[in-house]
Amino acid sequence: MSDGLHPPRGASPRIKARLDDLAVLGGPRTFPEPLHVGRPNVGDRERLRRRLEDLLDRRWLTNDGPYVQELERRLADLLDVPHCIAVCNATVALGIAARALGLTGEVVVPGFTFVGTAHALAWIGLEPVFCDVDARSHCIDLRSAERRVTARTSAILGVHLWGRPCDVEGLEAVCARRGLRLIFDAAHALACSHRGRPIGGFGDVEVFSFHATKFVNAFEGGAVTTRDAGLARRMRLMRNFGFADYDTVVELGTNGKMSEPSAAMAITSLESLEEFVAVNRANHERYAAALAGTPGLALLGPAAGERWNYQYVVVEVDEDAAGLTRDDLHRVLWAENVLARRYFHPGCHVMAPYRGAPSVSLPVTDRLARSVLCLPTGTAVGGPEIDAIGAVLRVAAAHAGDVRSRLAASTPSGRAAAGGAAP
Ligand code: T4K
Repeated sequence: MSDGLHPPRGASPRIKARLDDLAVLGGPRTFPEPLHVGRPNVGDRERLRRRLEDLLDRRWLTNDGPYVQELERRLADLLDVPHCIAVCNATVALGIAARALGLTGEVVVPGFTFVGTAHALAWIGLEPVFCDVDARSHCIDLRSAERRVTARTSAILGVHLWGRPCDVEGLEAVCARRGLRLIFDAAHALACSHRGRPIGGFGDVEVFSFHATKFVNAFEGGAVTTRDAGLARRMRLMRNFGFADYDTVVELGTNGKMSEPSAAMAITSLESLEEFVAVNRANHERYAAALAGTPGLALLGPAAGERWNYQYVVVEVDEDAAGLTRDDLHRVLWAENVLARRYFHPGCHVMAPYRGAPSVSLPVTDRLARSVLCLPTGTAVGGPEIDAIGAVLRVAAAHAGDVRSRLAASTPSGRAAAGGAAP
Protein backbone atom coordinates (compact mmCIF):
# COMPACT_ATOMS: atom_id res chain seq x y z
CA MET A 1 0.00 0.00 0.00
CA SER A 2 1.18 3.55 -0.69
CA ASP A 3 2.48 5.61 2.24
CA GLY A 4 0.53 8.56 0.86
CA LEU A 5 3.62 10.49 -0.12
CA HIS A 6 5.36 8.27 -2.67
CA PRO A 7 4.04 6.32 -5.64
CA PRO A 8 3.63 2.55 -5.10
CA ARG A 9 6.81 1.12 -6.62
CA GLY A 10 6.63 -1.45 -9.40
CA ALA A 11 9.25 -2.00 -12.06
CA SER A 12 10.86 1.24 -13.20
CA PRO A 13 9.47 2.45 -16.54
CA ARG A 14 11.67 2.02 -19.59
CA ILE A 15 13.64 5.04 -20.73
CA LYS A 16 13.10 5.43 -24.47
CA ALA A 17 15.96 6.42 -26.70
CA ARG A 18 14.99 5.71 -30.32
CA LEU A 19 12.31 7.03 -32.63
CA ASP A 20 10.75 3.62 -33.21
CA ASP A 21 10.43 3.10 -29.44
CA LEU A 22 7.64 5.69 -29.37
CA ALA A 23 4.27 4.01 -28.77
CA VAL A 24 2.55 6.37 -31.17
CA LEU A 25 4.76 4.90 -33.91
CA GLY A 26 4.24 1.29 -32.86
CA GLY A 27 6.61 0.81 -29.91
CA PRO A 28 5.49 -0.57 -26.51
CA ARG A 29 3.78 1.84 -24.08
CA THR A 30 6.02 3.31 -21.40
CA PHE A 31 3.35 2.83 -18.73
CA PRO A 32 0.99 -0.15 -18.47
CA GLU A 33 -1.55 1.94 -16.52
CA PRO A 34 -2.65 5.52 -17.32
CA LEU A 35 -0.67 8.22 -15.55
CA HIS A 36 -3.13 11.03 -14.71
CA VAL A 37 -2.46 14.70 -14.16
CA GLY A 38 -4.92 15.01 -11.29
CA ARG A 39 -4.17 11.89 -9.23
CA PRO A 40 -5.24 12.80 -5.67
CA ASN A 41 -2.77 13.11 -2.81
CA VAL A 42 -4.10 11.13 0.13
CA GLY A 43 -1.90 11.90 3.13
CA ASP A 44 -2.08 10.01 6.42
CA ARG A 45 -4.77 7.36 5.94
CA GLU A 46 -4.76 6.32 9.61
CA ARG A 47 -5.61 9.83 10.76
CA LEU A 48 -8.33 10.06 8.11
CA ARG A 49 -9.82 6.74 9.26
CA ARG A 50 -9.82 7.92 12.88
CA ARG A 51 -11.60 11.12 11.90
CA LEU A 52 -14.18 9.23 9.85
CA GLU A 53 -14.85 6.85 12.77
CA ASP A 54 -15.13 9.84 15.07
CA LEU A 55 -17.68 11.69 12.95
CA LEU A 56 -19.72 8.50 12.51
CA ASP A 57 -19.68 7.94 16.29
CA ARG A 58 -20.74 11.53 16.80
CA ARG A 59 -23.50 11.23 14.17
CA TRP A 60 -22.86 14.71 12.96
CA LEU A 61 -22.31 14.45 9.21
CA THR A 62 -22.79 17.95 7.79
CA ASN A 63 -24.28 21.42 8.60
CA ASP A 64 -21.37 23.37 10.06
CA GLY A 65 -20.02 20.45 12.06
CA PRO A 66 -16.91 20.41 14.25
CA TYR A 67 -14.56 19.32 11.46
CA VAL A 68 -15.83 22.08 9.18
CA GLN A 69 -15.24 24.60 11.95
CA GLU A 70 -11.76 23.21 12.63
CA LEU A 71 -10.91 23.38 8.92
CA GLU A 72 -12.06 27.00 8.76
CA ARG A 73 -9.88 27.91 11.75
CA ARG A 74 -6.84 26.15 10.31
CA LEU A 75 -7.27 27.77 6.90
CA ALA A 76 -7.76 31.24 8.40
CA ASP A 77 -4.49 30.78 10.35
CA LEU A 78 -2.59 29.48 7.35
CA LEU A 79 -3.84 32.26 5.08
CA ASP A 80 -3.60 34.97 7.73
CA VAL A 81 -7.15 36.14 7.04
CA PRO A 82 -9.88 36.78 9.64
CA HIS A 83 -12.77 35.00 7.90
CA CYS A 84 -12.87 31.65 6.14
CA ILE A 85 -16.04 29.79 5.15
CA ALA A 86 -15.80 26.21 3.94
CA VAL A 87 -18.08 25.44 0.97
CA CYS A 88 -19.01 22.31 -1.00
CA ASN A 89 -16.84 23.29 -4.00
CA ALA A 90 -15.18 26.36 -5.51
CA THR A 91 -17.78 26.80 -8.26
CA VAL A 92 -20.61 27.21 -5.74
CA ALA A 93 -18.27 29.32 -3.58
CA LEU A 94 -17.72 31.76 -6.47
CA GLY A 95 -21.49 32.05 -6.94
CA ILE A 96 -22.05 32.69 -3.24
CA ALA A 97 -19.30 35.33 -3.22
CA ALA A 98 -20.78 37.07 -6.28
CA ARG A 99 -24.27 37.07 -4.74
CA ALA A 100 -23.06 38.30 -1.37
CA LEU A 101 -21.25 41.17 -3.10
CA GLY A 102 -24.51 42.07 -4.87
CA LEU A 103 -22.98 41.82 -8.35
CA THR A 104 -25.16 42.64 -11.34
CA GLY A 105 -24.76 42.78 -15.13
CA GLU A 106 -21.26 42.02 -16.38
CA VAL A 107 -18.15 40.66 -14.69
CA VAL A 108 -14.80 40.87 -16.47
CA VAL A 109 -13.01 37.54 -16.33
CA PRO A 110 -9.99 36.06 -18.15
CA GLY A 111 -10.70 33.77 -21.11
CA PHE A 112 -7.81 31.52 -20.09
CA THR A 113 -9.13 29.73 -17.01
CA PHE A 114 -11.05 26.60 -16.06
CA VAL A 115 -14.56 26.98 -17.44
CA GLY A 116 -15.99 26.67 -13.91
CA THR A 117 -14.84 30.25 -13.24
CA ALA A 118 -17.13 31.59 -15.97
CA HIS A 119 -19.93 29.09 -15.36
CA ALA A 120 -20.18 30.13 -11.71
CA LEU A 121 -21.12 33.64 -12.87
CA ALA A 122 -23.34 32.71 -15.82
CA TRP A 123 -25.21 30.17 -13.68
CA ILE A 124 -26.50 32.96 -11.42
CA GLY A 125 -27.44 35.26 -14.30
CA LEU A 126 -24.29 37.37 -14.50
CA GLU A 127 -22.57 37.88 -17.83
CA PRO A 128 -18.91 36.87 -17.97
CA VAL A 129 -17.09 39.28 -20.27
CA PHE A 130 -13.80 37.76 -21.34
CA CYS A 131 -10.50 39.59 -21.42
CA ASP A 132 -6.99 38.49 -22.27
CA VAL A 133 -4.19 37.26 -20.02
CA ASP A 134 -0.58 38.28 -19.62
CA ALA A 135 1.83 36.18 -21.70
CA ARG A 136 4.32 35.73 -18.86
CA SER A 137 2.15 35.20 -15.77
CA HIS A 138 -0.86 33.64 -17.58
CA CYS A 139 -3.00 35.78 -15.23
CA ILE A 140 -5.51 38.49 -16.16
CA ASP A 141 -4.06 41.31 -18.30
CA LEU A 142 -4.78 44.61 -16.61
CA ARG A 143 -5.17 46.74 -19.73
CA SER A 144 -7.29 44.17 -21.51
CA ALA A 145 -9.50 43.90 -18.39
CA GLU A 146 -10.01 47.64 -18.15
CA ARG A 147 -10.85 47.90 -21.85
CA ARG A 148 -13.71 45.44 -21.29
CA VAL A 149 -15.31 47.49 -18.47
CA THR A 150 -18.64 49.06 -19.45
CA ALA A 151 -21.45 50.87 -17.63
CA ARG A 152 -22.91 47.41 -16.86
CA THR A 153 -19.75 46.01 -15.22
CA SER A 154 -19.98 45.35 -11.49
CA ALA A 155 -16.73 43.48 -10.83
CA ILE A 156 -13.45 42.12 -12.11
CA LEU A 157 -12.60 38.53 -11.32
CA GLY A 158 -8.88 37.70 -11.47
CA VAL A 159 -7.62 34.11 -11.44
CA HIS A 160 -4.28 33.32 -9.76
CA LEU A 161 -3.66 30.79 -12.49
CA TRP A 162 -1.36 27.87 -11.65
CA GLY A 163 -0.93 29.55 -8.22
CA ARG A 164 0.92 32.53 -9.72
CA PRO A 165 -0.44 35.81 -8.32
CA CYS A 166 -2.39 38.32 -10.38
CA ASP A 167 -1.27 41.96 -10.51
CA VAL A 168 -3.25 42.58 -7.31
CA GLU A 169 -2.36 46.26 -6.84
CA GLY A 170 -3.04 47.06 -10.50
CA LEU A 171 -6.47 45.42 -10.29
CA GLU A 172 -7.24 47.18 -7.00
CA ALA A 173 -6.42 50.52 -8.63
CA VAL A 174 -8.68 49.85 -11.65
CA CYS A 175 -11.53 48.65 -9.41
CA ALA A 176 -11.21 51.67 -7.11
CA ARG A 177 -11.19 54.05 -10.10
CA ARG A 178 -14.16 52.41 -11.83
CA GLY A 179 -16.21 51.63 -8.69
CA LEU A 180 -16.00 47.84 -9.11
CA ARG A 181 -15.74 44.90 -6.72
CA LEU A 182 -12.72 42.60 -6.96
CA ILE A 183 -12.88 38.82 -6.64
CA PHE A 184 -9.97 36.41 -6.92
CA ASP A 185 -10.35 32.84 -8.02
CA ALA A 186 -7.58 31.26 -5.96
CA ALA A 187 -8.57 27.67 -6.82
CA HIS A 188 -4.91 26.89 -7.67
CA ALA A 189 -3.28 29.15 -5.13
CA LEU A 190 -3.33 27.54 -1.68
CA ALA A 191 0.07 28.07 -0.01
CA CYS A 192 1.14 30.65 -2.60
CA SER A 193 2.09 34.23 -1.90
CA HIS A 194 1.94 37.70 -3.39
CA ARG A 195 4.55 40.19 -2.21
CA GLY A 196 5.33 37.79 0.62
CA ARG A 197 1.73 37.67 1.94
CA PRO A 198 -0.38 34.53 1.58
CA ILE A 199 -2.93 34.59 -1.22
CA GLY A 200 -6.31 34.57 0.54
CA GLY A 201 -6.50 38.10 1.91
CA PHE A 202 -6.65 40.12 -1.30
CA GLY A 203 -9.58 41.82 -3.06
CA ASP A 204 -13.08 41.68 -1.59
CA VAL A 205 -13.04 37.92 -1.48
CA GLU A 206 -10.87 34.99 -2.60
CA VAL A 207 -12.08 31.48 -3.45
CA PHE A 208 -10.13 28.21 -3.06
CA SER A 209 -10.83 24.74 -4.43
CA PHE A 210 -10.22 21.46 -2.62
CA HIS A 211 -11.39 19.24 -5.46
CA ALA A 212 -9.86 15.75 -5.47
CA THR A 213 -7.36 16.85 -8.13
CA LYS A 214 -6.04 19.77 -6.06
CA PHE A 215 -2.89 19.12 -4.03
CA VAL A 216 -4.89 19.60 -0.81
CA ASN A 217 -8.28 17.98 -1.26
CA ALA A 218 -11.61 17.51 0.49
CA PHE A 219 -12.87 14.94 -2.07
CA GLU A 220 -15.01 17.87 -3.25
CA GLY A 221 -14.66 21.19 -1.47
CA GLY A 222 -13.85 24.85 -1.51
CA ALA A 223 -13.58 27.89 0.73
CA VAL A 224 -14.10 31.64 0.59
CA THR A 225 -11.87 34.01 2.51
CA THR A 226 -12.36 37.70 3.23
CA ARG A 227 -11.29 40.50 5.53
CA ASP A 228 -14.85 41.91 5.55
CA ALA A 229 -16.88 40.69 8.56
CA GLY A 230 -20.24 41.73 7.07
CA LEU A 231 -19.54 39.93 3.82
CA ALA A 232 -18.41 36.84 5.75
CA ARG A 233 -21.67 36.82 7.71
CA ARG A 234 -23.73 37.04 4.50
CA MET A 235 -21.78 34.28 2.79
CA ARG A 236 -22.19 32.04 5.84
CA LEU A 237 -25.96 32.57 5.74
CA MET A 238 -26.11 32.04 1.97
CA ARG A 239 -24.20 28.77 2.30
CA ASN A 240 -27.07 27.38 4.40
CA PHE A 241 -30.26 28.50 2.61
CA GLY A 242 -30.13 31.86 4.40
CA PHE A 243 -31.09 30.32 7.78
CA ALA A 244 -30.16 32.53 10.74
CA ASP A 245 -31.48 29.87 13.15
CA TYR A 246 -33.62 26.74 12.92
CA ASP A 247 -36.68 28.65 11.67
CA THR A 248 -35.65 32.09 10.45
CA VAL A 249 -34.57 32.73 6.88
CA VAL A 250 -32.99 36.16 6.44
CA GLU A 251 -31.24 35.84 3.05
CA LEU A 252 -31.72 34.18 -0.28
CA GLY A 253 -29.44 31.16 -0.01
CA THR A 254 -28.41 27.86 -1.47
CA ASN A 255 -27.00 24.58 -0.23
CA GLY A 256 -23.27 25.25 -0.31
CA LYS A 257 -22.34 23.36 2.86
CA MET A 258 -19.26 21.23 3.16
CA SER A 259 -19.87 17.79 4.70
CA GLU A 260 -17.96 16.46 7.71
CA PRO A 261 -16.22 13.64 5.76
CA SER A 262 -14.99 16.26 3.28
CA ALA A 263 -13.72 18.47 6.09
CA ALA A 264 -12.01 15.45 7.72
CA MET A 265 -10.26 14.72 4.41
CA ALA A 266 -9.30 18.38 3.99
CA ILE A 267 -7.82 18.64 7.50
CA THR A 268 -5.87 15.41 7.00
CA SER A 269 -4.67 16.64 3.65
CA LEU A 270 -3.72 20.06 5.08
CA GLU A 271 -1.59 18.35 7.72
CA SER A 272 0.57 17.01 4.86
CA LEU A 273 0.67 20.30 2.96
CA GLU A 274 4.42 20.85 3.43
CA GLU A 275 5.23 17.30 2.32
CA PHE A 276 2.98 17.64 -0.74
CA VAL A 277 4.66 20.90 -1.71
CA ALA A 278 8.08 19.28 -1.23
CA VAL A 279 7.07 16.35 -3.48
CA ASN A 280 5.65 18.72 -6.11
CA ARG A 281 8.78 20.84 -5.98
CA ALA A 282 11.11 17.85 -6.33
CA ASN A 283 9.00 16.66 -9.27
CA HIS A 284 9.16 20.10 -10.85
CA GLU A 285 12.94 20.19 -10.51
CA ARG A 286 13.18 16.70 -12.03
CA TYR A 287 11.07 17.79 -15.00
CA ALA A 288 13.26 20.89 -15.39
CA ALA A 289 16.35 18.67 -15.54
CA ALA A 290 14.66 16.17 -17.89
CA LEU A 291 13.54 18.88 -20.32
CA ALA A 292 16.61 21.15 -20.11
CA GLY A 293 17.93 21.99 -23.55
CA THR A 294 14.93 20.49 -25.39
CA PRO A 295 14.12 23.12 -28.01
CA GLY A 296 10.69 24.71 -27.89
CA LEU A 297 9.66 23.31 -24.49
CA ALA A 298 9.52 25.87 -21.67
CA LEU A 299 8.58 24.88 -18.13
CA LEU A 300 6.65 27.53 -16.19
CA GLY A 301 8.32 28.41 -12.89
CA PRO A 302 7.30 30.30 -9.75
CA ALA A 303 6.79 34.07 -9.74
CA ALA A 304 10.08 35.66 -8.63
CA GLY A 305 10.48 35.72 -4.85
CA GLU A 306 7.05 34.17 -4.15
CA ARG A 307 6.02 31.02 -2.36
CA TRP A 308 4.55 28.48 -4.76
CA ASN A 309 2.83 25.12 -4.35
CA TYR A 310 4.23 23.64 -7.62
CA GLN A 311 0.94 21.75 -8.09
CA TYR A 312 0.83 22.15 -11.88
CA VAL A 313 3.67 21.22 -14.21
CA VAL A 314 2.95 23.56 -17.11
CA VAL A 315 4.94 23.26 -20.33
CA GLU A 316 4.59 25.80 -23.12
CA VAL A 317 5.28 24.33 -26.53
CA ASP A 318 6.71 26.74 -29.09
CA GLU A 319 5.88 24.81 -32.25
CA ASP A 320 8.33 26.73 -34.43
CA ALA A 321 11.26 25.96 -32.15
CA ALA A 322 10.11 22.42 -31.27
CA GLY A 323 9.13 21.41 -34.81
CA LEU A 324 6.07 19.77 -33.23
CA THR A 325 2.77 21.20 -32.09
CA ARG A 326 1.44 20.87 -28.57
CA ASP A 327 -1.21 18.54 -30.00
CA ASP A 328 1.48 16.35 -31.61
CA LEU A 329 3.18 15.97 -28.22
CA HIS A 330 -0.17 15.38 -26.56
CA ARG A 331 -0.75 12.49 -28.96
CA VAL A 332 2.75 11.14 -28.40
CA LEU A 333 2.27 11.18 -24.61
CA TRP A 334 -1.22 9.69 -24.59
CA ALA A 335 0.06 6.77 -26.67
CA GLU A 336 2.56 6.14 -23.83
CA ASN A 337 -0.34 6.22 -21.31
CA VAL A 338 0.75 9.64 -20.04
CA LEU A 339 -2.58 11.47 -19.94
CA ALA A 340 -1.19 15.00 -20.21
CA ARG A 341 -3.88 17.71 -20.22
CA ARG A 342 -4.43 20.65 -22.57
CA TYR A 343 -5.63 23.00 -19.82
CA PHE A 344 -7.48 25.35 -20.63
CA HIS A 345 -8.10 24.58 -24.28
CA PRO A 346 -9.74 26.16 -26.27
CA GLY A 347 -10.36 29.13 -23.92
CA CYS A 348 -13.71 29.92 -22.29
CA HIS A 349 -14.58 32.62 -24.85
CA VAL A 350 -14.91 30.06 -27.64
CA MET A 351 -16.72 27.36 -25.66
CA ALA A 352 -20.29 26.63 -26.73
CA PRO A 353 -22.16 28.52 -23.96
CA TYR A 354 -20.15 31.70 -24.58
CA ARG A 355 -19.56 31.62 -28.34
CA GLY A 356 -22.61 33.78 -29.02
CA ALA A 357 -21.25 36.73 -27.02
CA PRO A 358 -19.92 39.69 -29.03
CA SER A 359 -16.71 38.43 -30.59
CA VAL A 360 -13.51 39.54 -28.99
CA SER A 361 -9.90 38.98 -29.93
CA LEU A 362 -7.87 37.39 -27.13
CA PRO A 363 -4.55 36.64 -28.85
CA VAL A 364 -2.57 35.56 -25.77
CA THR A 365 -5.40 33.33 -24.54
CA ASP A 366 -5.65 31.76 -28.01
CA ARG A 367 -1.90 31.17 -28.15
CA LEU A 368 -1.73 29.65 -24.65
CA ALA A 369 -4.79 27.49 -25.32
CA ARG A 370 -2.86 26.09 -28.31
CA SER A 371 0.50 25.70 -26.59
CA VAL A 372 0.07 24.66 -22.93
CA LEU A 373 0.48 21.06 -21.84
CA CYS A 374 0.15 19.99 -18.18
CA LEU A 375 2.14 16.93 -17.09
CA PRO A 376 1.45 14.47 -14.25
CA THR A 377 2.80 15.34 -10.82
CA GLY A 378 1.90 14.96 -7.13
CA THR A 379 2.53 11.97 -4.91
CA ALA A 380 1.46 9.47 -7.61
CA VAL A 381 4.53 10.36 -9.65
CA GLY A 382 8.24 10.12 -8.83
CA GLY A 383 11.66 10.48 -10.39
CA PRO A 384 11.59 7.29 -12.53
CA GLU A 385 8.24 8.24 -14.10
CA ILE A 386 9.42 11.79 -14.79
CA ASP A 387 12.68 10.59 -16.31
CA ALA A 388 10.70 8.29 -18.61
CA ILE A 389 8.28 11.08 -19.63
CA GLY A 390 11.22 13.42 -20.22
CA ALA A 391 12.90 10.79 -22.41
CA VAL A 392 9.75 10.42 -24.55
CA LEU A 393 9.58 14.19 -25.06
CA ARG A 394 13.31 14.39 -25.87
CA VAL A 395 13.11 11.55 -28.40
CA ALA A 396 10.07 13.16 -30.04
CA ALA A 397 11.81 16.55 -30.16
CA ALA A 398 15.06 15.09 -31.50
CA HIS A 399 13.16 13.49 -34.39
CA ALA A 400 10.52 16.18 -34.74
CA GLY A 401 10.40 16.10 -38.55
CA ASP A 402 9.98 12.31 -38.69
CA VAL A 403 7.42 12.27 -35.88
CA ARG A 404 5.41 14.99 -37.56
CA SER A 405 5.33 13.36 -40.96
CA ARG A 406 4.54 9.93 -39.55
CA LEU A 407 1.76 11.31 -37.35
CA ALA A 408 0.32 13.18 -40.32
CA ALA A 409 0.44 10.03 -42.43
CA SER A 410 -1.17 7.82 -39.78
CA THR A 411 -4.91 7.24 -40.13
CA PRO A 412 -7.19 6.85 -37.10
CA SER A 413 -7.19 3.08 -37.70
CA GLY A 414 -3.40 3.17 -37.99
CA ARG A 415 -3.22 4.97 -34.63
CA ALA A 416 -5.44 2.38 -33.01
CA ALA A 417 -3.13 -0.36 -34.34
CA ALA A 418 -0.22 1.48 -32.74
CA GLY A 419 -1.93 1.03 -29.37
CA GLY A 420 -2.45 4.73 -28.71
CA ALA A 421 -4.96 5.85 -26.10
CA ALA A 422 -7.36 8.27 -27.76
CA PRO A 423 -6.72 11.84 -26.58
N1 T4K B 1 -11.45 27.91 -10.84
C1 T4K B 1 -10.35 27.31 -11.35
C2 T4K B 1 -9.23 28.17 -11.85
C3 T4K B 1 -10.27 25.92 -11.40
O1 T4K B 1 -9.19 25.32 -11.94
C4 T4K B 1 -11.33 25.15 -10.88
C5 T4K B 1 -11.29 23.72 -10.94
C6 T4K B 1 -12.44 25.83 -10.35
C7 T4K B 1 -12.46 27.21 -10.35
C8 T4K B 1 -13.61 25.09 -9.80
O2 T4K B 1 -13.25 24.33 -8.68
P1 T4K B 1 -14.23 23.15 -8.14
O3 T4K B 1 -15.66 23.62 -8.29
O4 T4K B 1 -13.93 21.91 -8.96
O5 T4K B 1 -13.85 22.99 -6.68
C9 T4K B 1 -10.28 19.28 -12.99
C10 T4K B 1 -11.08 19.47 -11.74
O6 T4K B 1 -12.32 18.79 -11.81
C11 T4K B 1 -11.32 20.91 -11.41
O7 T4K B 1 -11.60 20.96 -10.02
C12 T4K B 1 -10.09 21.75 -11.69
N2 T4K B 1 -10.33 23.13 -11.51
C13 T4K B 1 -9.62 21.53 -13.11
C14 T4K B 1 -8.37 22.33 -13.41
O8 T4K B 1 -9.26 20.17 -13.24
P2 T4K B 1 -10.93 18.01 -15.09
O9 T4K B 1 -12.05 18.11 -16.05
O10 T4K B 1 -9.56 17.95 -15.62
O11 T4K B 1 -11.16 16.84 -14.03
P3 T4K B 1 -11.04 15.34 -14.15
O12 T4K B 1 -12.15 14.81 -13.38
O13 T4K B 1 -10.88 14.95 -15.57
O14 T4K B 1 -9.71 14.99 -13.36
C15 T4K B 1 -8.42 15.02 -13.95
C16 T4K B 1 -7.77 13.65 -13.89
O15 T4K B 1 -7.52 13.31 -12.55
C17 T4K B 1 -8.62 12.55 -14.45
O16 T4K B 1 -8.23 12.29 -15.75
C18 T4K B 1 -8.39 11.38 -13.55
C19 T4K B 1 -7.72 11.92 -12.34
N3 T4K B 1 -8.52 11.70 -11.14
C20 T4K B 1 -9.63 12.51 -10.94
C21 T4K B 1 -10.40 12.33 -9.82
C22 T4K B 1 -11.61 13.18 -9.60
C23 T4K B 1 -8.19 10.72 -10.26
O17 T4K B 1 -7.21 10.00 -10.49
N4 T4K B 1 -8.95 10.55 -9.14
C24 T4K B 1 -10.03 11.31 -8.87
O18 T4K B 1 -10.67 11.15 -7.82
O19 T4K B 1 -11.11 19.21 -14.12
